Amino acid sequence: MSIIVAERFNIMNLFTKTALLLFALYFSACGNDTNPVIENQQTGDYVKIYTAEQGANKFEVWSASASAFSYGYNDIGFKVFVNNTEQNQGFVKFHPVMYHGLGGPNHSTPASSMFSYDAGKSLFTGYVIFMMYDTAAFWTGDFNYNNQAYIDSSIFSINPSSGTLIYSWDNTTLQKTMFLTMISPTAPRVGLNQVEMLLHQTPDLNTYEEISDAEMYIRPWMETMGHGSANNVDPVYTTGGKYVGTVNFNMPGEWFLYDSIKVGGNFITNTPPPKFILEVN
Ligand SMILES: [Cu+2]
Repeated sequence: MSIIVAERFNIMNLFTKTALLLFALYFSACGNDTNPVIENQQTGDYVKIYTAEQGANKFEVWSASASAFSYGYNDIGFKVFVNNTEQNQGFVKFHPVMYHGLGGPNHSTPASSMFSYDAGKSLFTGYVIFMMYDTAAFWTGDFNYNNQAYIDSSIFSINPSSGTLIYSWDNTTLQKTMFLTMISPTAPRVGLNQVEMLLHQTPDLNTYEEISDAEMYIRPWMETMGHGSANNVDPVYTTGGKYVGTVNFNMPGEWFLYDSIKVGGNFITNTPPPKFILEVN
């Protein structure tokens, strides 16, 4: 796995400007890796998982998703201290970069473009989606508070997790690579399950943009028995990058969940559309 990753990224480095299709090939291979879903350790309470400190500036990272940075979707918040004084106005920007080995190729990953201060939580809140897990890789974070306090390239690592499913594909019309992230259900049950999706596009794997005006059409399908289900509700955009809907799994077993997506009236998904594989209990 790691050898293949390195080869692909070296190729991409050599042909950065023309390698959009290679990006897509690589990431669709990555995105098709749909592991059985396990429930997230999500408590709703934030715990401090990381501190970056440099000179007079300190950024603490707090997570409501896990006790460490983890593969997949992370609900996080920042506390910012300048000269030991906690800051509570404005925003934090966070730019994570994944390095495939020392001096190796790198790329970023989808995250909130801006973490705004939430007085109720005493945190600058948002999310980051670590799209890949690779034991040979490491991550760095660039922190920016209100364009006035910065820490660059603070090194961290992430933990494996199977709570998030990520599907990626290339859209040649838009010249973008798309990332569809499913953050729930993580432990699907027979019956109605809340579905939460996030959708991002990137021209270069460095800057990522939330798409908030898409139309999504989900289709659950039990392949082994050749049937779907009724009473599904297509996900619609809510807030914080999330599309929320309902999926009905009317039997236990393995289900496919397809998601066809339109933006501006045109499908941005390929045929067949993105597919997540879920084990329903
Ligand atoms: Cu990577």
